[in-house]
Amino acid sequence: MKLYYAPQTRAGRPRWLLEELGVPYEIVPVDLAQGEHKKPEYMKIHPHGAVPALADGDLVLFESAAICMYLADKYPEKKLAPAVGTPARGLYYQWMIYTMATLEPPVVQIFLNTVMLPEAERSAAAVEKGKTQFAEVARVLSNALATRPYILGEQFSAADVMIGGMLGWASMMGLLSDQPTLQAYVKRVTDRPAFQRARS
Ligand SMILES: N[C@@H](CCC(=O)N[C@@H](CS)C(=O)NCC(=O)O)C(=O)O
Repeated sequence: MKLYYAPQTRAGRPRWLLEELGVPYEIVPVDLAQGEHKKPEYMKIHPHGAVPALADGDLVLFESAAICMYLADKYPEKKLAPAVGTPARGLYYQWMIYTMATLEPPVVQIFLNTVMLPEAERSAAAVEKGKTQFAEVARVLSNALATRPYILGEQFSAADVMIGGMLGWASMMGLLSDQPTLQAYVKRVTDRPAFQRARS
């Protein structure tokens, strides 16, 4: 398998998961600063010209959550996704989709308007709106994680790669300073050897 990857991007999610799985894979670096992701050869791999993408034989996949779900299902013996048709599988879908649809947007909104955009294009109102939305998400996740070490319970899963990775980003942006449960969760999941290997 080939993972089209750039450091400190959403490509860290499937890389972390591949390390958790302990299966062989090859990293194909995509240099965003050099615009490699917008070159025609790479646009054949990822039609939006973004990372990550995964090639597995004839299959080429994009969208980090889809890649993580595919990988977790490809190696069921590693138990990083609950069995299809079980209640735990329902909750697994819930948190995978929640990461992309509900957790990520306010963090991105705050990041864009505090770090990424040129100063003249930043909006204080957008930051405030993002912070209000993030507070609501933090309340829900904090309640969910108050009584269990991982988002599905006692067992680490690909959903923790998605949620833990996203909350790690939020933490670096200072958004978890008043969230002890979420801080402890981020430490728990990012202390894992697979996470450490994935970011080296
Ligand atoms: N929803 C996509 C987002 C992919 C994405 O936007 N990746 C960023 C890096 S985190 C990227 O490659 N940006 C370059 C660009 O879009 O020009 C996913 O989760 O895979």
